[in-house]
Amino acid sequence: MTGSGINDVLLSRTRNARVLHESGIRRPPLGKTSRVADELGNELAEVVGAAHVLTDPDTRADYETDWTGRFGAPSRLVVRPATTHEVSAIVRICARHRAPIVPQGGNTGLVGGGVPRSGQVLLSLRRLAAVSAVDPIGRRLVAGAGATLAAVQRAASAAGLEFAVDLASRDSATVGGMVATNAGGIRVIRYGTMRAQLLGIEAVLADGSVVSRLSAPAHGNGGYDLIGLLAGSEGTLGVITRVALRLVPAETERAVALIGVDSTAAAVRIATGLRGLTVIDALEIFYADGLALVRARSGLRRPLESEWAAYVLAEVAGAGAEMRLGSALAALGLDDVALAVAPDDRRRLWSYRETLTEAIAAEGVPHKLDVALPLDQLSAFVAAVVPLVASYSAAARCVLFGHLGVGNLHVNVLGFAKDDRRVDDAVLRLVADLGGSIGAEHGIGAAKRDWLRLTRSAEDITAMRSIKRALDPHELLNPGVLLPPAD
Ligand code: 2HG
Ligand code: ZN
Repeated sequence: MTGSGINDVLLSRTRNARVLHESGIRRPPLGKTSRVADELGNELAEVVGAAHVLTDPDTRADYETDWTGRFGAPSRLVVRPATTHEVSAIVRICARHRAPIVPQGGNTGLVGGGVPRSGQVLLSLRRLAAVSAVDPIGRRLVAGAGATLAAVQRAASAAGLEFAVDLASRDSATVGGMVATNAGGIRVIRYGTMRAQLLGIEAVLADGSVVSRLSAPAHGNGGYDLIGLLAGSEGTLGVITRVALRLVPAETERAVALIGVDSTAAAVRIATGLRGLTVIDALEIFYADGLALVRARSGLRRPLESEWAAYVLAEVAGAGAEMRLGSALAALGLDDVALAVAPDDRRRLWSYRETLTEAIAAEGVPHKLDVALPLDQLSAFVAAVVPLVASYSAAARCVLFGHLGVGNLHVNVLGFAKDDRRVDDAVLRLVADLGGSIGAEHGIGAAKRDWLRLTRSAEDITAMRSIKRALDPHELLNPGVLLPPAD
């Protein structure tokens, strides 16, 4: 999920090997690479070339298991188009064969929404990776669905601008997948989610037709908001092929503070206080147990003088960032604080937060419950969720962290079998009881669709089903994701 390069590859290989082993799935003996097995495969190979239709279980394996190792199944085949035209041809062929499709970006998703559930065609968008030149006047660029977040960030900063969304898996997460899940990340508090960055979209619908709203001016109205609708649709309404993204002016100054606090309630008070005093770019939280995992794995030193129950990480950007953050901290009377301004020092403070996902994964296959709570319920939730999880198993561990400023917590539960859903059920019901949302920035996916009714009314779900039926009457696109099974 986080990190890049060889470690990512090694981690994902080890993980897949373990998952296949544990799940009892037996791979057939090594076959020839890219041997196209059936008529569907032959037709697809005519579109993309045989090298881009993967039928051999070994070459498919990295696409078939999600990053956590909790979700995934063998696909029918993996197909890797390079253009929108090829995606459209693939969808038409699959529609004719009534072969369901799972679209996939960088496979960094955490809710099983981008991996096969049972023998679907896996449509990898990674080769649609082109990033256009930046339009400095319109402050926008157009990126292929398979462009990584890091590639978009690099293109923006080469033009003296910035892309407003940032998250730890920037080197692998692709913008198509980030739009499909309406990803958030660490700067939601200032700039909003992916949907808020979208100026246009191009997508292939379930009949193979292409809708394109890439060149529309930012304020061009004219009918339903297809752009907003496709964002967060998790591959169920169309296959996103390109997106036009808004860019923001680059900030030249940044300052980061790591603050020790003795409770969630204190963290919420500080968050509210800081926001009242200055514009905040990021406001995150993690707890002592998560910090211990990170330090044991990385060898990082203790970040503050004392040990605390929880830690708030705040970032301020723009002119006078250090002075603004420093005086806000002083006004709130905070003393055990690490303040960083130089890029390396800021990165070091962020690494306590950004390596949590990997540190948890090293302990086992977590149940990941990405939820949002009203800020005034956050403390009650944290107080209740830890004993709740423990009540299911003495071996259970519940590591919490997340985006404090927007009440988005990542509940990571260790110590349960992959298909034991009792703890998921209990935690999601607690979230609903406290007025929260069972899905936040990771989407609903396959992992949480059975609980969507907890926080979406029957009428709401019926309306979503009508949209799905209108755009995808044969349930070709990502079946088994997002919408709950019919009663
Ligand atoms: C983050 O905020 C990501 O770092 C991953 O959304 C969350 O690992 C997780 O549960
Ligand atoms: Zn997150």
